[in-house]
Amino acid sequence: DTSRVRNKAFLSKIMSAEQAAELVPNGAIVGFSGFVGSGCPLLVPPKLAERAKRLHAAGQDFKISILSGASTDPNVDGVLAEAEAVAFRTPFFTDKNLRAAVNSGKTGYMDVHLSSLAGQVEAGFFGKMDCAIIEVTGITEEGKLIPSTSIGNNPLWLKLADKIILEVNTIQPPELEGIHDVALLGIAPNRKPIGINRVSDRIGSPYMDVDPNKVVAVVLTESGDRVNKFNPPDPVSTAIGDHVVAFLKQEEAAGRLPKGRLLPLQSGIGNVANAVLAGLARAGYRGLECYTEVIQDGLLYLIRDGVVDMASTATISLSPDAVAEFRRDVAFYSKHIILRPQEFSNNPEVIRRIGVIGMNGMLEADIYGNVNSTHIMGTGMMNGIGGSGDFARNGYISIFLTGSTAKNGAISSIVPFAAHIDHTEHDTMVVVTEYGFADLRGKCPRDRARAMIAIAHPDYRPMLQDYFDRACAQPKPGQTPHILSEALSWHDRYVKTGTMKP
Ligand code: 0RQ
Repeated sequence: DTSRVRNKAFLSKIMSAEQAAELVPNGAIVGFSGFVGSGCPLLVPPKLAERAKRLHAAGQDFKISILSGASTDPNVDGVLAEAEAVAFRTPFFTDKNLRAAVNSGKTGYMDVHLSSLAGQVEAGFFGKMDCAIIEVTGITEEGKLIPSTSIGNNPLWLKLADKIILEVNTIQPPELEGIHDVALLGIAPNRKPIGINRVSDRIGSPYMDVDPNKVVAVVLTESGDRVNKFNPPDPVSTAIGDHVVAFLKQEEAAGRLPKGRLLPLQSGIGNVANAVLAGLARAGYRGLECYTEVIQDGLLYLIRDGVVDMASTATISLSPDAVAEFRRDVAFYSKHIILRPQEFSNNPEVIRRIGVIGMNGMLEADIYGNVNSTHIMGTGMMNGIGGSGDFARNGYISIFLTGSTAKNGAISSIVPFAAHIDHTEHDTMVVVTEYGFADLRGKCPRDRARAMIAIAHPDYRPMLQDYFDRACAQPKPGQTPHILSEALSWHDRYVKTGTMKP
């Protein structure tokens, strides 16, 4: 179906995914489209993986560097990691094959704030981008590109890459045309202030620009985004959602948040984030705004129900049921959703100015509020920092959410000392578990510790209290008391015995 390729000059570039995959050289730095599984090229990467396997079998090298928006699809990171074809990866992933490659040291991974990558690549910190492989939903008569369900860093990849491969995906509804707000931020000293003063402000164009002379291949495809599955909210995530609402109500009552309207919300990915959104709906909010990076099922349903009136995002990443709901009335959703490049959806300056309430999951926090979002037991990479740092550091209020334990209680999510720190105590304002919220704002370290211990799991609370009491009782306890020889002993015990409990 070539109907989406409305500019004739691109028709002559149509070829198979296999042919397109031949155009990517060994060692290439490749910019991929894709953000939380949406808008990824799905045909060329598997062919690239097959080619890598053939070359490896013949004793030849073939590896590339993958720069994306955020996490991609099993047909991108998964197949290429499985083919041992990924030399380097940034800025975020969730694929288990790639996780194994990263944690064995075979693939280099750099964990970068999602808002920062484009500027750093444009500045040349990552080398010259050789290729871009970008999914679009169409090419206009004028030769402009209609983005797909995510924009990510695509406008910049299209600008920087020498060779461009486009996958034109006809499965995405044509009504997506117009939902995007595309712009380039540029780099210092030529960066300008961003004119986004309200969530609904548009500052760019619905289309992405491309130099047609750089387009070496157009591949036609009809393949759906990655399937995301959600569990119905469990008692732990429901309790977390209720505590978040209680906190927000407290802030409204104290006059620190606009009554009934709050401020623009950001919520991370996964089941806990969905449960928090469900809590907002139960609490009777209407007409809220979101300045966020991901629209998952929960947020889509809040838009349908009028709980959320306007959402700015970098991606729409839905389960099959929610995709069906989105398709039922794309025109309606297009009025309430703006899709932006991640330099804008996650922009620190905008987030701070419009006063976003950031809500993100985490692996663990320590008693003083340092947060580990990425490294299991301080060493194994989970997914990456993603956008959590963009929102946590710059939010009007930054909230971290977690169940009080992991792995059936063998791990406490509140520990004496975080084994890796993504968000320092300076960026963490509120931590929520199923046992309540710890409000760390305006508190010194000792008071922060008391608040954090109070929301730990009851099995671990006395252990934390004992650690804290003994740390404070040392001859020179300092501003932030720790027993250095014990600070990581809980992690050490888990690694050696399979539980943090003695
Ligand atoms: O693993 O399923 O194998 O048991 O981590 O944990 O409790 O399901 O929590 O889905 O909210 O994910 C930090 C990973 C939390 C996520 C993280 C294990 C646990 C389970 C998942 P299993 P849960 P969530 C927006 C913002 C960084 C990026 C970000 C994340 C698995 O929130 O990736 O915020 N954040 N982006 O068992 C060891 C601990 C653990 C632990 C949980 N303390 N130690 N393992 N787990 N706590 C989106 C983007 O940026 C694109």
